[in-house]
Amino acid sequence: MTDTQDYTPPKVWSWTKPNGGRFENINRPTAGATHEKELPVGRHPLQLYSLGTPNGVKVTIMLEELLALGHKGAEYDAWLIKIGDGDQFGSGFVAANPNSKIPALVDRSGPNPIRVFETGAILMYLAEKFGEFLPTERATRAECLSWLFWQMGSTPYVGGGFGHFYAYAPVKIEYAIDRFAMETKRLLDVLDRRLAESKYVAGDAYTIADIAIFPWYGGLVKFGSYGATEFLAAHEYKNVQRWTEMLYERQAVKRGRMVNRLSGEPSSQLHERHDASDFDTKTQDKLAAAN
Ligand SMILES: N[C@@H](CCC(=O)N[C@@H](CS)C(=O)NCC(=O)O)C(=O)O
Repeated sequence: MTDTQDYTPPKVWSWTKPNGGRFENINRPTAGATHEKELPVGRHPLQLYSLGTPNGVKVTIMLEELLALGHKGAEYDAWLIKIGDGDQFGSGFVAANPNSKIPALVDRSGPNPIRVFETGAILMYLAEKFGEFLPTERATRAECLSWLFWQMGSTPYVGGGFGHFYAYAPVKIEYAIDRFAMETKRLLDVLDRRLAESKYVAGDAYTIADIAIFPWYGGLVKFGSYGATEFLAAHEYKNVQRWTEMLYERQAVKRGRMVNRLSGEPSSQLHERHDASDFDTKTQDKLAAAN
């Protein structure tokens, strides 16, 4: 075992030093706002405050899918929340999500704004509001919700566990990487076995379970999350690959992945989305050409 250090935890932990990890500037042991800042409000019924991470992308894919089906009430403004700059600790954002994590949704279509946070809750809220992507038949609904919550419960091990120790931690700790690589591969195998017997995650129909799972596990096998595709031997998960490619064929998935995105090809980055036409006119390549 390499990179182990002698460390005896004190009786009571205290926050005495930055941890040296990639997100040390935003990590802290307390909740609540650090500064006063109202959130902007656009003209659409739904206001989304987000960033193009796997969690953020779940919601923008869902909204683009709803719009593709013709639900005008799903029109949305997507505002950029730069978590590296601490925007999630502004007072307005904390009012929308006391947990200070993107994404947060505010539905302003009724007499009083409704806030929704946690992506599982946001997906369910939108699915119920528009009557789409959440089966009503009892058994299929149970399957869909089981996989939705499987994603919510499992991916902190992938991101906060494997991704953190493999890609972001200031030291490579063999024990931690082994521990979470094992779990991440086990989770990929769980999904792979399910997709060997089922076209979509919950059965024959595309649901919010697919929308939730795709950005995380599709990210590992297709989009190079944490630079770990080879390390995890992602090519071995053939059914996850098949399903990822199938979902990536969907226009709404492609559009949803572009919204609030701050990395990759300039043509794939739509920093804020306030109108459907923004995909044609406001990606970073178009904005650069216009200036
Ligand atoms: N369980 C949450 C997770 C959200 C989450 O972890 N968001 C991350 C970005 S992917 C974030 O906002 N991190 C900022 C921080 O930790 O300060 C959800 O599904 O909405």
